[in-house]
Amino acid sequence: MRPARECCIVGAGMAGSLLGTLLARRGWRVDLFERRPDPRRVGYEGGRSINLALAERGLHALRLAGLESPVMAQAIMMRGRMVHVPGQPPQLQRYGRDDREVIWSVHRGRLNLTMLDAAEAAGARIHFETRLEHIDWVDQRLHFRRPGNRCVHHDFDFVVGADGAGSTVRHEIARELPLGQRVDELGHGYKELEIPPAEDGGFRIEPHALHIWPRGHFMCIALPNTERSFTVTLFLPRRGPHPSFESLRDGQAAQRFFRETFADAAPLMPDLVRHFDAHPVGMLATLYLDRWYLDQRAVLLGDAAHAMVPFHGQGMNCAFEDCVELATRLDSAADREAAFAEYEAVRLPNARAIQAMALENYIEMRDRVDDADYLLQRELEKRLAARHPERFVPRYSMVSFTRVPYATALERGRIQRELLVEATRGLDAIDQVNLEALDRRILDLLEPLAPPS
Ligand code: FAD
Ligand code: E0Q
Repeated sequence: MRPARECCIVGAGMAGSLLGTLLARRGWRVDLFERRPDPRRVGYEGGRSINLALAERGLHALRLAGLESPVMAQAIMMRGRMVHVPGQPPQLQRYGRDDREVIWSVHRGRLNLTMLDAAEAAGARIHFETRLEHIDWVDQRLHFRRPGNRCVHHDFDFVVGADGAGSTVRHEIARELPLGQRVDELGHGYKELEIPPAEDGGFRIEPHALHIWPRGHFMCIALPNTERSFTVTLFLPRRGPHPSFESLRDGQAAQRFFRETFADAAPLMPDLVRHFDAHPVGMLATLYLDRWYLDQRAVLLGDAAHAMVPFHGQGMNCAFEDCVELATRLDSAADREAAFAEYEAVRLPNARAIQAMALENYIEMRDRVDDADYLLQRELEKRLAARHPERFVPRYSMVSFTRVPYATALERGRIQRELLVEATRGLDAIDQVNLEALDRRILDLLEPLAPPS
């Protein structure tokens, strides 16, 4: 007998709402449980605009769910990173070759709403203000807490943990089966601030870019919103000597710090003091697990399975890839446990790879993007990519513009970096590089990348 086509998903955030849509559209009976209230009723995040970078992997998943056009209608193109270094005009480092290779700034709350609407339209039932507290694995029953301290329960055939980095489903699985969990805290935190629209209603800085203020051991970024504001994120060590979140006692101290350190950004942020005092410091960590499922009864995806630091802008993109992989396997499987096992075998090594690349990108973003040797390597990388478009694809491009497995991007990226470092060592201009010798190494070391399926 084929397994029943019904599932319970805990968490209706980024991954849960997309997986719900994908399965409901294939005729599954889907119940989604979300601890927060319905955002269509109460609005999002206290009305704050939080945005995310959407790239090809995420976009492809949305396409499969029939959501490309409603999402893209609200997205702002980001052509590259605009690097702000003191005493120099901001410089755009293009992400790709042209405007076909770009990423998109999307509003987290609105994207979530679009997916919730689509899940419901496809027949999924969404239960808001329903927080999972406990899973009874013997009776296969989920126990929830609702407002007014009411307890409710729901019987399940299997449960999907899409409940984010602090996953309760993961915690409950771990009581039955050791998951090999390791949490690696970055030691740096983040705070969200804002650049509002200009007096005349326009953008205060270039809208079609991801702005970065690299400062060695810390940095600031800003992504554009359709409201013509920017969401600014300050990344700093949590504790220790100035500057750290510990050393910035309050908004006034933060404003002084901004005026000294981010001199061009400070005047664009009239509410910095108020926002700094009002918004919490977020935690950043990488979560590693050795297992993502409990026999045929439960499976994890997204941040619940593999939370990562945000410096490649791939957490949601990766979670969306998980959803497609899991939905496809579940839909065609005769044996559910086998489907979970295959999903884990495919996705776990790729999650490990993007986690590693995201960690590397923090150092690159905060410390390297304005170095001469880094810029020379990037220039040579472009040159080689043009000479060998099938073989030498920059790692950033593989991650952001293709669906090449993350593990492949990591591996090929390593080979490419060695070539770049070796070829530019001690040089200060691109015309000193011996390109013909490099061509031979590339043909030797890098097979053409397979086109996407
Ligand atoms: P979430 O989106 O966190 O959803 C989990 C849901 O589960 C929530 O709705 C929560 O309320 C619910 N929930 C939790 N516990 C329970 C419970 N017990 N019962 C019921 N419901 C529960 N990714 C990108 O791709 N691009 C970016 O540019 C990007 N920028 C980022 C910037 C920052 C500062 C951070 C912190 C992350 C960023 N990410 C980015 C990562 C991205 O936010 C996450 O990877 C993504 O949200 C993961 O989706 P998820 O569904 O697994 O978890
Ligand atoms: C992207 C897009 C939070 C965040 C999100 C991002 C990126 C960065 C730095 C950060 C990486 C990059 N990047 O510009 O290389 O491409 O999403 Cl900090």
